[in-house]
Amino acid sequence: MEILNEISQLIQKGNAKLAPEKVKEALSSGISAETILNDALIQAMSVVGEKFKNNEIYVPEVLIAARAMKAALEVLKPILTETGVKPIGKVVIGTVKGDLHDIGKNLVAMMMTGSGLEVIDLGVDVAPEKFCEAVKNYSPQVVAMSALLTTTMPNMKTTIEKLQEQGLRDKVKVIVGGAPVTESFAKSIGADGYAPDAASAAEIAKKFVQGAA
Ligand code: B1M
Repeated sequence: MEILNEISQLIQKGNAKLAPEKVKEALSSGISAETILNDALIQAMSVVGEKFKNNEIYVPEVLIAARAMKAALEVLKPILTETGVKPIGKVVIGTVKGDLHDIGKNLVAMMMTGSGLEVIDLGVDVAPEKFCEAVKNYSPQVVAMSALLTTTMPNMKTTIEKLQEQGLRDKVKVIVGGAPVTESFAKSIGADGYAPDAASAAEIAKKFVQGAA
């Protein structure tokens, strides 16, 4: 669809003003939020990632593309987080220590909210101690960690170890995800769950909250 391509191009070029406008236009023309998200927004960021990897663009361009992606995502947020029911459980989420990538984590948080969970978002660069503190303060059923860098993935393990050390590990289910994270990595660090994308992360969290997994 031409409009999806236009949105993708606007995000890739970092146009934070026009990208959200085009998303609104696509929605009013009847295209679903899910299609816009997957075929325009996420697609744009993977093109950006590929160009960055090949040194065709650099950090500033990635940063402005990310800003446009976030602006576009804001338009979809009310639809993705629509629920109308009382929260069925609580999730504490954050991007691990040393990692500043938050688009995927924000998406996971939105999908979780949309599936009826209360989400406490600790933001980015979240130290293991901060995850532990949040578990003590909010008593969630699930701790969700995101990592986008191979160098920060080990901080997921450190966080699980910290939870163990503080006697909190048995009180929560831990789920992990992010582009470089795999199911086998999740198992190797003792996480309870892994999800490759935001929708399945929400599904798993919901199952854990309902005690079905
Ligand atoms: Co960075 N970056 N970045 N970056 N960046 C990547 C991740 C990279 C793969 C690019 C590349 O080389 N191709 C590469 C990592 C290489 C590696 O470790 N293997 C990289 C690098 C190297 C870096 C820097 C080191 C660059 C530098 O400074 N030289 C630096 C590190 C900064 C830091 O964190 N300390 C850096 C910085 C940045 C920006 C700040 C410029 C910006 C982030 C802006 C922001 O997030 N606010 C940025 C961006 C935008 C990217 C790319 C291009 C796009 C990431 C993104 O938002 N994707 C990325 C390339 C890529 O991924 N193709 C790249 C869209 C998003 C929807 O997908 O986050 O994967 P994603 O989330 C997915 C799934 O992974 C999953 O759900 C989402 C989809 O539904 N998911 C979960 C995510 N979290 C989950 C948690 C779950 C379950 C599923 O359970 C809890």
